[in-house]
Amino acid sequence: RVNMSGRRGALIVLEGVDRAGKTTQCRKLLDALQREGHRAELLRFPDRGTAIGQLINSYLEKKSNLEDHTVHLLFAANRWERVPLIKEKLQQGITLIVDRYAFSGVAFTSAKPEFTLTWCKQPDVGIPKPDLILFLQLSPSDAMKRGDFGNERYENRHFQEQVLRQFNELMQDENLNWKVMDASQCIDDLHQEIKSHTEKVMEQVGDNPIRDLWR
Ligand code: 2DT
Repeated sequence: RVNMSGRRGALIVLEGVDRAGKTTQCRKLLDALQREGHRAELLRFPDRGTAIGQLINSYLEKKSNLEDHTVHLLFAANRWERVPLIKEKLQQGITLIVDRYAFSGVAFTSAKPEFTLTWCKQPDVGIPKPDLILFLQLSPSDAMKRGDFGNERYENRHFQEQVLRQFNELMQDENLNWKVMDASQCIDDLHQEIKSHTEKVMEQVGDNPIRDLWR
Protein backbone atom coordinates (compact mmCIF):
# COMPACT_ATOMS: atom_id res chain seq x y z
CA ARG A 1 0.00 0.00 0.00
CA VAL A 2 1.40 3.40 -0.93
CA ASN A 3 1.81 6.20 1.53
CA MET A 4 -0.50 9.06 0.56
CA SER A 5 0.26 11.31 3.53
CA GLY A 6 3.87 12.07 2.53
CA ARG A 7 4.71 11.38 6.12
CA ARG A 8 6.74 8.41 7.22
CA GLY A 9 5.95 6.30 10.25
CA ALA A 10 7.77 6.88 13.54
CA LEU A 11 10.13 4.36 15.09
CA ILE A 12 9.19 4.15 18.77
CA VAL A 13 11.19 1.93 21.11
CA LEU A 14 10.26 0.85 24.63
CA GLU A 15 13.11 -0.15 26.90
CA GLY A 16 13.50 -0.88 30.59
CA VAL A 17 14.50 -3.55 33.05
CA ASP A 18 12.48 -6.75 33.42
CA ARG A 19 8.99 -6.33 34.96
CA ALA A 20 8.75 -2.63 34.10
CA GLY A 21 5.66 -3.27 31.94
CA LYS A 22 7.11 -2.82 28.45
CA THR A 23 5.04 -5.51 26.77
CA THR A 24 1.78 -4.38 28.39
CA GLN A 25 2.47 -0.78 27.38
CA CYS A 26 3.42 -1.72 23.81
CA ARG A 27 0.06 -3.47 23.37
CA LYS A 28 -1.92 -0.62 24.90
CA LEU A 29 -0.11 1.91 22.76
CA LEU A 30 -0.77 -0.13 19.61
CA ASP A 31 -4.48 -0.42 20.45
CA ALA A 32 -4.81 3.29 21.20
CA LEU A 33 -3.06 4.40 18.00
CA GLN A 34 -5.07 2.02 15.84
CA ARG A 35 -8.32 3.08 17.49
CA GLU A 36 -7.51 6.65 16.51
CA GLY A 37 -7.02 5.60 12.91
CA HIS A 38 -3.22 5.57 12.77
CA ARG A 39 -1.35 2.82 10.95
CA ALA A 40 0.84 1.16 13.55
CA GLU A 41 2.42 -2.25 14.10
CA LEU A 42 4.30 -4.03 16.84
CA LEU A 43 7.76 -5.58 16.73
CA ARG A 44 9.74 -7.21 19.49
CA PHE A 45 13.34 -8.21 19.97
CA PRO A 46 14.53 -10.83 20.25
CA ASP A 47 12.25 -11.98 17.44
CA ARG A 48 12.16 -15.65 18.42
CA GLY A 49 10.42 -16.66 15.20
CA THR A 50 13.41 -16.63 12.85
CA ALA A 51 16.19 -19.24 12.58
CA ILE A 52 18.54 -16.94 14.51
CA GLY A 53 15.72 -16.21 16.96
CA GLN A 54 15.38 -19.91 17.70
CA LEU A 55 19.05 -20.11 18.67
CA ILE A 56 18.52 -17.13 20.98
CA ASN A 57 15.35 -18.64 22.43
CA SER A 58 17.04 -21.87 23.33
CA TYR A 59 19.88 -19.88 24.96
CA LEU A 60 17.43 -17.78 27.00
CA GLU A 61 15.54 -20.88 28.08
CA LYS A 62 18.89 -22.37 29.14
CA LYS A 63 18.43 -25.28 26.77
CA SER A 64 21.75 -24.38 25.19
CA ASN A 65 24.89 -22.52 26.12
CA LEU A 66 26.51 -20.03 23.79
CA GLU A 67 29.75 -18.14 24.18
CA ASP A 68 28.99 -14.56 25.36
CA HIS A 69 30.35 -12.69 22.31
CA THR A 70 28.61 -15.13 20.02
CA VAL A 71 25.20 -14.63 21.58
CA HIS A 72 25.65 -10.85 21.52
CA LEU A 73 26.27 -11.01 17.77
CA LEU A 74 23.23 -13.25 17.30
CA PHE A 75 20.99 -10.70 19.05
CA ALA A 76 22.37 -7.98 16.75
CA ALA A 77 21.96 -10.20 13.67
CA ASN A 78 18.37 -10.82 14.75
CA ARG A 79 17.79 -7.04 14.47
CA TRP A 80 19.65 -6.68 11.16
CA GLU A 81 17.50 -9.38 9.60
CA ARG A 82 14.47 -7.14 10.26
CA VAL A 83 16.04 -3.88 9.02
CA PRO A 84 14.67 -4.10 5.45
CA LEU A 85 11.16 -4.69 6.85
CA ILE A 86 11.51 -1.84 9.36
CA LYS A 87 12.58 0.63 6.65
CA GLU A 88 9.83 -0.49 4.30
CA LYS A 89 7.09 -0.09 6.93
CA LEU A 90 8.31 3.33 8.05
CA GLN A 91 8.42 4.54 4.43
CA GLN A 92 4.87 3.27 3.96
CA GLY A 93 3.81 5.55 6.80
CA ILE A 94 3.41 2.79 9.37
CA THR A 95 4.51 3.67 12.90
CA LEU A 96 6.45 0.87 14.56
CA ILE A 97 6.29 0.19 18.29
CA VAL A 98 9.29 -1.88 19.28
CA ASP A 99 9.55 -3.92 22.48
CA ARG A 100 13.34 -3.82 23.22
CA TYR A 101 16.01 -2.89 20.69
CA ALA A 102 19.79 -2.45 20.54
CA PHE A 103 19.79 -0.73 23.95
CA SER A 104 18.78 -3.98 25.62
CA GLY A 105 21.40 -5.66 23.49
CA VAL A 106 24.15 -3.40 24.81
CA ALA A 107 22.88 -3.15 28.39
CA PHE A 108 22.57 -6.90 28.89
CA THR A 109 25.90 -7.92 27.37
CA SER A 110 27.87 -5.05 28.89
CA ALA A 111 26.46 -6.07 32.30
CA LYS A 112 28.68 -9.14 31.97
CA PRO A 113 32.25 -8.83 33.19
CA GLU A 114 34.92 -7.91 30.63
CA PHE A 115 32.59 -6.26 28.09
CA THR A 116 32.86 -2.58 27.17
CA LEU A 117 30.02 -0.39 25.92
CA THR A 118 32.06 0.48 22.85
CA TRP A 119 32.50 -3.14 21.82
CA CYS A 120 28.88 -3.96 22.52
CA LYS A 121 27.53 -1.10 20.38
CA GLN A 122 29.50 -1.91 17.23
CA PRO A 123 27.34 -4.68 15.72
CA ASP A 124 24.24 -2.44 15.90
CA VAL A 125 25.88 0.68 14.44
CA GLY A 126 23.77 1.66 11.42
CA ILE A 127 20.43 0.05 12.21
CA PRO A 128 17.49 2.50 12.00
CA LYS A 129 17.73 5.14 14.71
CA PRO A 130 14.60 5.38 16.85
CA ASP A 131 12.69 8.68 16.77
CA LEU A 132 11.86 8.12 20.44
CA ILE A 133 13.11 5.77 23.14
CA LEU A 134 10.81 5.46 26.12
CA PHE A 135 12.67 4.13 29.13
CA LEU A 136 10.36 2.57 31.71
CA GLN A 137 12.15 3.32 34.94
CA LEU A 138 11.59 0.94 37.85
CA SER A 139 13.85 0.39 40.84
CA PRO A 140 15.10 -3.16 41.44
CA SER A 141 13.14 -3.28 44.71
CA ASP A 142 9.89 -2.24 42.98
CA ALA A 143 10.58 -4.81 40.28
CA MET A 144 10.94 -7.48 42.97
CA LYS A 145 7.57 -6.50 44.47
CA ARG A 146 5.91 -7.42 41.18
CA GLY A 147 6.65 -11.05 41.97
CA ASP A 148 9.42 -13.52 41.45
CA PHE A 149 11.56 -13.34 38.39
CA GLY A 150 11.05 -16.14 35.88
CA ASN A 151 13.46 -18.92 35.11
CA GLU A 152 15.05 -17.54 31.99
CA ARG A 153 18.65 -16.53 31.79
CA TYR A 154 19.37 -13.02 33.22
CA GLU A 155 16.26 -13.10 35.44
CA ASN A 156 17.90 -12.40 38.78
CA ARG A 157 18.26 -9.32 40.89
CA HIS A 158 22.03 -8.93 40.83
CA PHE A 159 22.23 -9.08 37.06
CA GLN A 160 19.23 -6.74 36.63
CA GLU A 161 21.00 -4.14 38.78
CA GLN A 162 24.04 -4.30 36.53
CA VAL A 163 21.78 -3.98 33.49
CA LEU A 164 20.12 -0.87 34.93
CA ARG A 165 23.54 0.69 35.47
CA GLN A 166 24.38 0.09 31.81
CA PHE A 167 21.06 1.57 30.64
CA ASN A 168 21.88 4.67 32.68
CA GLU A 169 25.16 4.99 30.78
CA LEU A 170 23.38 4.67 27.43
CA MET A 171 20.87 7.34 28.44
CA GLN A 172 23.67 9.92 28.69
CA ASP A 173 23.82 10.00 24.88
CA GLU A 174 22.30 13.31 23.84
CA ASN A 175 22.11 12.33 20.19
CA LEU A 176 19.22 10.08 21.11
CA ASN A 177 15.70 11.08 22.08
CA TRP A 178 15.34 9.33 25.43
CA LYS A 179 12.29 9.93 27.62
CA VAL A 180 12.38 8.42 31.08
CA MET A 181 8.97 7.29 32.34
CA ASP A 182 8.07 6.44 35.92
CA ALA A 183 6.96 2.82 35.58
CA SER A 184 5.87 2.58 39.22
CA GLN A 185 2.69 4.57 38.45
CA CYS A 186 -0.53 2.84 37.44
CA ILE A 187 -0.85 1.21 34.01
CA ASP A 188 -3.30 3.77 32.65
CA ASP A 189 -1.42 6.89 33.76
CA LEU A 190 1.78 5.50 32.31
CA HIS A 191 -0.06 4.67 29.10
CA GLN A 192 -1.36 8.26 28.77
CA GLU A 193 2.15 9.63 29.16
CA ILE A 194 3.59 7.21 26.63
CA LYS A 195 0.81 7.94 24.18
CA SER A 196 1.23 11.69 24.36
CA HIS A 197 5.02 11.51 23.81
CA THR A 198 4.45 9.13 20.90
CA GLU A 199 1.83 11.26 19.18
CA LYS A 200 4.02 14.33 19.44
CA VAL A 201 6.89 12.51 17.77
CA MET A 202 4.59 11.06 15.08
CA GLU A 203 3.65 14.65 14.17
CA GLN A 204 7.28 15.79 14.15
CA VAL A 205 8.86 13.12 11.92
CA GLY A 206 7.22 14.44 8.74
CA ASP A 207 9.25 13.13 5.84
CA ASN A 208 12.59 13.34 7.66
CA PRO A 209 15.02 10.66 6.48
CA ILE A 210 15.49 7.63 8.71
CA ARG A 211 18.86 8.07 10.44
CA ASP A 212 21.46 5.46 11.38
CA LEU A 213 21.87 4.54 15.03
CA TRP A 214 25.21 5.40 16.66
CA ARG A 215 26.68 6.82 13.44
P1 2DT B 1 11.93 -10.82 26.71
O1 2DT B 1 11.60 -11.62 25.47
O2 2DT B 1 11.14 -11.23 27.92
O3 2DT B 1 11.92 -9.35 26.45
O4 2DT B 1 13.40 -11.25 27.16
N1 2DT B 1 18.20 -9.38 25.47
C1 2DT B 1 17.33 -8.80 24.60
C2 2DT B 1 19.57 -9.39 25.23
O5 2DT B 1 20.35 -9.91 26.01
N2 2DT B 1 20.03 -8.80 24.09
C3 2DT B 1 19.19 -8.20 23.18
O6 2DT B 1 19.66 -7.69 22.15
C4 2DT B 1 17.78 -8.20 23.45
C5 2DT B 1 16.84 -7.56 22.48
C6 2DT B 1 16.82 -9.21 27.54
C7 2DT B 1 14.47 -11.22 26.32
C8 2DT B 1 15.74 -11.29 27.12
O7 2DT B 1 16.85 -11.12 26.23
C9 2DT B 1 17.68 -10.05 26.66
C10 2DT B 1 15.85 -10.19 28.15
